[in-house]
Amino acid sequence: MRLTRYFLPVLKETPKEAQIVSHQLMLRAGLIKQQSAGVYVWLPFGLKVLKKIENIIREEQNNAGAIELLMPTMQGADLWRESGRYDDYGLEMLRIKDRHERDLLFGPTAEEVVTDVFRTYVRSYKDLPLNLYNIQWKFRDEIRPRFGVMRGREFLMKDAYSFDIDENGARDSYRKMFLAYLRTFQRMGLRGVPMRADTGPIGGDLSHEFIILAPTGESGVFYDAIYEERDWANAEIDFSNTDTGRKQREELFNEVLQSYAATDEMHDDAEFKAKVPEERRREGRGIEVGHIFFFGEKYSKPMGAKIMGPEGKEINAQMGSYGIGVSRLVGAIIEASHDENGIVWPKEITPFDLGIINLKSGDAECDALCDKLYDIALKAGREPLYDDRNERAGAKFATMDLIGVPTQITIGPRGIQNGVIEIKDRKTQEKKEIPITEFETWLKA
Ligand code: 5CA
Repeated sequence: MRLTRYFLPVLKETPKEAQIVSHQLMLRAGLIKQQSAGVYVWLPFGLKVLKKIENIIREEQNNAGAIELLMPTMQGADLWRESGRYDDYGLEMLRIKDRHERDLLFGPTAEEVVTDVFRTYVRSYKDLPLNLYNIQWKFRDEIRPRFGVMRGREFLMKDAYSFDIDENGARDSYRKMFLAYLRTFQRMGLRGVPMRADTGPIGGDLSHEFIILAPTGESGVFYDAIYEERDWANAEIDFSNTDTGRKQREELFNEVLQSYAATDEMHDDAEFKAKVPEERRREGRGIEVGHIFFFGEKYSKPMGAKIMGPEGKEINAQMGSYGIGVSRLVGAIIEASHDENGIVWPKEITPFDLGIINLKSGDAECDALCDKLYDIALKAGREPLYDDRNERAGAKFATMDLIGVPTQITIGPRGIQNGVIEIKDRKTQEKKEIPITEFETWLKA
């Protein structure tokens, strides 16, 4: 992308309304524009980031055997009356009337809709396990939307819903998502620490929040350092519906949960000290980016989502749901990865993986070389952002750092004279020169 042909409205000043650094940087680096309280326009650069995150989530959901569909944002109130939640949900639910005076709502979550899909088509235990997910906008009329996309009213969520014939099956479906989440967050350059969460009406041990660590997090967290060490992105996890797969998942799940991690709400200091040796105890703050639940027959029973069981008897499906805050993750990643100059994108997330800075736009030699290197990068399958604006060098450096492009190359008349270009690492700010002739080799290395 050439910057002169792109739409990247960066701001020089830090907007006053933004309290936390991710919100400030998202406004300054041209990712979002507020439309109304807690509702945002995703500008082109922000949209690219959102799509990167979405794609990693999608790949890992598919890999774990979940199947994507797309449910509507507008839901009929009648489904929610069936489950009993229409009256319970309260003011967070945005209720709407259509021209026929029928009650609609903007979905805050989709248990009812997916249960309705299930009961329409699924008849037999042989069709299970089944896990359906979608990545769709939700609306919750939060009383205090704040921190930009971290607590919005309209936000993008990945929500998956599992259906099983019995609790054993449901536990396995839960473990699949649990393990897929560990991989998902690590692939984004984050550590998603699973914390025991309040299980709500069902009770039991099957609810976890996935928290990523960041100093501005809303909750205090206590955890074993082991959660920062284990490599999940490269772990071989067997997601097949075989006995070996199920056994491996159970072992991994139990192993992960042997240690200790809890938010301040659920924290038990005596247990923490008993389970974790002092040198491994960690305390910090975190941001909830995912939440998974097992809730059994809570929706299948009132909504009649029954299937024929192996013994020829009708049984209610056992369900769980698994959420990830896709749009919240954009803010959370920035909270976890920035410095005084701006965003530092993890390489898996960055929309552009190579910045090209032309120190003297308009100079025939500089322009020609930049064009050439830009083409080479494109042909090599890279996503370069070429700053070809007629701007001061200082402004170009500042913009590239603000928007967080991980690797930046600088081309200027003096370098050309010496046959070199400069390469900078965004994170470490380390610079080195390489011969122009070696650019292609360097790019491929
Ligand atoms: N039905 C379940 C799971 S699919 C559910 O809705 N869970 S949730 O309420 O915990 O939301 C799932 C995730 O969405 C949260 O972990 C959080 O990352 C994100 N989320 C929730 N509310 C907001 C909000 N107001 N703004 C941005 N993200 C949010």
